[in-house]
Amino acid sequence: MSKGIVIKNTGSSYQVTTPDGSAINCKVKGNFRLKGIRTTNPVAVGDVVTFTANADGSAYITAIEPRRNYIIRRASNLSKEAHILAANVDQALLVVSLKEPLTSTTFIDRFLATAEAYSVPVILIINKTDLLDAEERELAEAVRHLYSSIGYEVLLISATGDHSDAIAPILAMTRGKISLISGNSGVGKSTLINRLIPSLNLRTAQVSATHHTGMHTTTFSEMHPLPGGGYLIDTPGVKGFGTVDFGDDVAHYFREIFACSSRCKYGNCTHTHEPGCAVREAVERHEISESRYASYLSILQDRDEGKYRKPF
Ligand SMILES: Nc1nc2c(ncn2[C@@H]2O[C@H](COP(=O)(O)OP(=O)(O)OP(=O)(O)O)[C@@H](O)[C@H]2O)c(=O)[nH]1
Ligand SMILES: [Mg+2]
Ligand SMILES: [Zn+2]
Repeated sequence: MSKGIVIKNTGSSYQVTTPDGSAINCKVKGNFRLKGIRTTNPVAVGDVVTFTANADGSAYITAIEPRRNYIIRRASNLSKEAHILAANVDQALLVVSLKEPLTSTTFIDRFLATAEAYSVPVILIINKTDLLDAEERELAEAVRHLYSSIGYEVLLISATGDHSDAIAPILAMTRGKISLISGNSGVGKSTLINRLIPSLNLRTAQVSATHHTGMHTTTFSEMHPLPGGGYLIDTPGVKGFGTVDFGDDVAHYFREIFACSSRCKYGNCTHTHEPGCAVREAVERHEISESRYASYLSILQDRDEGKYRKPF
């Protein structure tokens, strides 16, 4: 029996690396379903596993260590099945773009709330800034201001640009850590990873000329070692996030809404219709952004209707 970390999931089998650096292709034996939710992949990239290698070269994962955290998404619209994008991550880099494709603020807010629920810190990366004209550039600055005022780290970059001054800070932030790279298809996740690890040469593809959306070029999550230590996890582009695991505490996962809610008249205020609601007052005074409040309401609504909405 040996121990290793799952670095790639290709559907039917998993690539596991051991501390001595060898890579073994493993299948799964036994049942590793998470309690409470159905998952399409019982073992995820980032899992620490025990495996048994047989004389004939085959190998089987026989146990998974308890996960520190994991990020899941719904397998598809209205699906009850969830897909674990990665487990045991130190942080997530959410890559977004304002053009080709346009990432909606609802998508950003759902991702941030999901990560908040799993206690995963998020760095927001606004990519493709080279495509923006002066007016769009102002919009990008407004998005940066909105999220940094809530307390998130925000970077504006161009992964294909000549200037490497945006790349150095990301290398510094990711060194020695396991970072999940997530975002809509086509925003430039794989391009950014190629920039950070030049020897990789991951497949990237142009966004559709008619729909201005990505082509889902990356189809499986994969973990790539960083030259200076740590890993980057490239993931397939996601369309939306379900509202699993939020429970009654949706407001907990919107930092500025939660901070304000202590001043609401009623302790169980849902910030929708109650008198004396400090959150709604703050929205009216533009202290809480309308887009953030709208995202909060959309999660409440989904939870009440028990369904998954898309696309964002
Ligand atoms: N103009 C411009 N294009 C970029 C930038 N970053 C990435 N692209 C292009 O955007 C397209 C999509 O990039 P990918 O890296 O494949 O996107 P992805 O997020 O990995 O997409 P999926 O694997 O489908 O989820 C490619 O044609 C890239 O060359 C950027 O900063 N500026
Ligand atoms: Mg990709
Ligand atoms: Zn309230």
